[in-house]
Amino acid sequence: MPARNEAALIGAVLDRLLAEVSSPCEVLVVVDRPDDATVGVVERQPGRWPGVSCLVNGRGTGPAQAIRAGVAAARAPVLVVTMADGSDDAGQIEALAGLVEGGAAVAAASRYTAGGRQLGGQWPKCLLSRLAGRSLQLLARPGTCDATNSFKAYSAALVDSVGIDSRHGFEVGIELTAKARRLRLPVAELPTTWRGRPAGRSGFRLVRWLPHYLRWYAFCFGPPLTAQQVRAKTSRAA
Ligand SMILES: Nc1nc2c(ncn2[C@@H]2O[C@H](COP(=O)(O)OP(=O)(O)O)[C@@H](O)[C@H]2O)c(=O)[nH]1
Ligand SMILES: [Mg+2]
Repeated sequence: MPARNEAALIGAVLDRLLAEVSSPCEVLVVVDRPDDATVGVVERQPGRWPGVSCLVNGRGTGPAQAIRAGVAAARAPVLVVTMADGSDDAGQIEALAGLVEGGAAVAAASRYTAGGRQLGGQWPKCLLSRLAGRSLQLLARPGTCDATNSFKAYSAALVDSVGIDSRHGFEVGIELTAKARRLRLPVAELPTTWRGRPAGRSGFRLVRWLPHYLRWYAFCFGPPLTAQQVRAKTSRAA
C-alpha cells in the first residue's frame, strides 16, 4: 500500500481492510520518508491493526518505488497492491487474491468492465485511462479492460520471473499486465467501483507519467516471449 501524507485517511482504510480480509495477510504501508505523518498514525496505536506495519522506502520516492519496495519485502505467494486513500473496494481483496490462487498471474479490479464504476477523480486522467484500458483490451487482448488501475493481485512467481522496471508513477499495473500478456499467462478481472479521494490532494502526475504508460501499452503487442526474453527486452540493465 503506497502512502504519502495519508494521516487523515489511513486509519479508516486499515479498519476496513482488516474487517474485509479474513485470510492471513501481511499489510505493508510504504512511505517515502520516516517523518511522513502516516507512520505516526499507524505506530501510535500498536495492536489496533494486527499484521500491519510501515515500511520506509529507502530506494527512491514516488509510487512505483514504493510499490517495488513493498513487493520486495512481502513474503506471501500472492501480492495485492491497493491504495491508502480508500479509492479501492477492500471487499474485493479476497476475491482478487482467490483468482491468483486459482491460476491467474494477474487479477485486475476493473472500472471499465460491465458493472464497474469510477466516482470522482480528475476527469482527464479518468478519460485517458478508460480510453487506454478499453482500446488495449480490444486490440491486444491482455485479459482486462482496465490495465492501468493499480488495484490488482499478482502471483509472486510472475514478479520474481520478470521483475518490475517502473520507477515513476502507477504504471506498475500496466507493466505487469503487459508482461503477463507477452508471457501468454492468464489475466483475470472483476468489476470494481473506484472512488476519488475524499480528502487531501491527488499525487497523480498525468503529463509527467504518460510516456511511461505508453511504453507498457506498446509492450502489450507482439509475439509470445519467455520470461528471459521479457527481461532482456525490458530490464534497465539490458
Ligand atoms: N509512497 C508514496 N505513495 C504515494 C505517492 N504519491 C501517491 N502515493 C499514494 O498512492 C495512492 C494513490 O495516490 P493518489 O494521490 O490518491 O492518486 P490518484 O488516486 O490516482 O489521484 C495513495 O495511497 C497515495 O498516498 C508517493 O510519492 N509516494
Ligand atoms: Mg486516489
